[in-house]
Amino acid sequence: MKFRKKEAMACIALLCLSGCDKETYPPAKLVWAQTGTQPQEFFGHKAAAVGDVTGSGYDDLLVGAPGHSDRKGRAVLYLGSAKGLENDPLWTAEGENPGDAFGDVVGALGDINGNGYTAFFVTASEYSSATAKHCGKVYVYSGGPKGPSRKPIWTAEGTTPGELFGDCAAVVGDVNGDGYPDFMIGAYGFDQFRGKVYLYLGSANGFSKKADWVYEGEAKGDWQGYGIGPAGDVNGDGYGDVVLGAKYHSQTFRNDGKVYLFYGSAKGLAPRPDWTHSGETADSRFGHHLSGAGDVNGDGFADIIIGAPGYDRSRGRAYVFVGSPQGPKERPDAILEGQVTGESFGTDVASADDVNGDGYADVLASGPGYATFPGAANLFLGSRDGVQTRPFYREIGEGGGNSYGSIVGSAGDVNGDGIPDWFVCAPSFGSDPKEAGKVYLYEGAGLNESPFRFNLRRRSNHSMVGPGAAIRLGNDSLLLSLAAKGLSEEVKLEAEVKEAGQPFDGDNLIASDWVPAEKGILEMTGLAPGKAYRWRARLVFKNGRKASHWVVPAFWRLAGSPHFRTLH
Ligand SMILES: [Ca+2]
Ligand SMILES: [Ca+2]
Ligand SMILES: [Ca+2]
Ligand SMILES: [Ca+2]
Repeated sequence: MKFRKKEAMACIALLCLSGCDKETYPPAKLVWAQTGTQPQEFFGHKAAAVGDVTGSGYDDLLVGAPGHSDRKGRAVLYLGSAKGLENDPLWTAEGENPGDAFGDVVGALGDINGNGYTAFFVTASEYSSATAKHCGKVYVYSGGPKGPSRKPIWTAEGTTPGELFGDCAAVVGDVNGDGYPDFMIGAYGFDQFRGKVYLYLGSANGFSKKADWVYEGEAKGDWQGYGIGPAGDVNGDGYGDVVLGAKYHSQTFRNDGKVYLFYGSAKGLAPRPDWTHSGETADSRFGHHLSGAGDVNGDGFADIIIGAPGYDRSRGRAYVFVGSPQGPKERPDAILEGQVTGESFGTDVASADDVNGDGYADVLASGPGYATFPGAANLFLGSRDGVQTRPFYREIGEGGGNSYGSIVGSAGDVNGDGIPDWFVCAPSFGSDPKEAGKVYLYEGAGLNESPFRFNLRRRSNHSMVGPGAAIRLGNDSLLLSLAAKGLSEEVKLEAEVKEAGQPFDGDNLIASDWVPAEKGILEMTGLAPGKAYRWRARLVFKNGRKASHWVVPAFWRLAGSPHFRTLH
């Protein structure tokens, strides 16, 4: 009796606490939303910032709707602009056959063929070839000034029936430091759900037809490759690193889940992982989704975030591990947790980039099961001590059954104000039409009173240099220009430029003279032909206050990919 009373009081205390909490979460600013057009379309089953596909200087958003038109599926590209995302899509593509589920996964690739525009991919994981039912297929489209290519420039298919090739896929940065981004594709259905991942290395000629590296699950039923994340450069050696998740692997407990981290090197990825970690309890499904978190504690090493939505009767948790020269530690550096049983917090986890411009990357973690599937999405801020465990923003879905928060992610900077935006997907949104799906875009404006950003431009015509773009030295050079609204003092621009495969170390900085902030410009000197480079920049202030944090080109912060290349 006594025990029950105590329990009831604890319940009341909890209710009060959650009630008080709710009032103190400021709402994020919703600036754009689009809904699906057909029943069962599942618009927003996946969405992704794909960078600047048309070279306009604004980041673009790609949305997948695998249920479209009898599950043929479609992918839709919305362009960024000074006013934010456009409402009418620039480009749409559909799957080849009913049942293909084209748009199952969509994502960015960067400039893989050196044409100066970013490419992206769309997967159809239930595509059937003549010989293998539901083997899956992945399509890569090139960017260009008028929009993406109509036809894919590269495709790859799974080889065994039921493999579901492409049910997860991601650009994993430049794992071998050759200056080209590399592409990982998962097939979790391979060999009775043992699962398998395939790595395609980039080159001047794009991706090879055959995978350059593969890794299989430890046991049947593991679902290896259901989670794939570009980790960024976790150990700071200049090579991009990769995390993989096998959420149904049983390491210590049944379905505790296991995550595998591989470090990049000049030779690419090793046959065995460099670090592994498994879930805390049975049915945690640790590694369901995982992602690079950006640099949440500002120490120059990329950090990772891993979801375990099944933890504690699907209350769910997400774990942040910070990078270091030795990689992540044995224990997590921060544990984020859902608020109620059944929330499935950690279903998706992602970097939000640095939403408030304080130099610490921020993260998103969501629980689409919150309160019987209205769902909830949370933004957590980074800090010198790592990710703060109390959400800064918390948004609840519009109604029951929407699964708001199934997918979350950074949208890059769709309106070019220097402040990253983020999106939340509710793929089951809608009663009329049913399960049409909806995607919401939020902006970080107002969080940062004096945002500044750096743009990379060609001296010849002042055109913006997109991620991975190529430049011919001799005829031309690269200028780093500062955009700093509301900053009136004199500043110096300071930049560090490193070849692909070389870490940032604070050496060999180049700097401008003292200039009024509105005239801030710096020529990128010391470049050699035929190389790929990464850069970061900061502001030094004349009035003696501390230099700004380092700014890395937003879209490529995570992947560790080169930012530009020089031609021979
Ligand atoms: Ca590479
Ligand atoms: Ca590395
Ligand atoms: Ca870090
Ligand atoms: Ca931040």
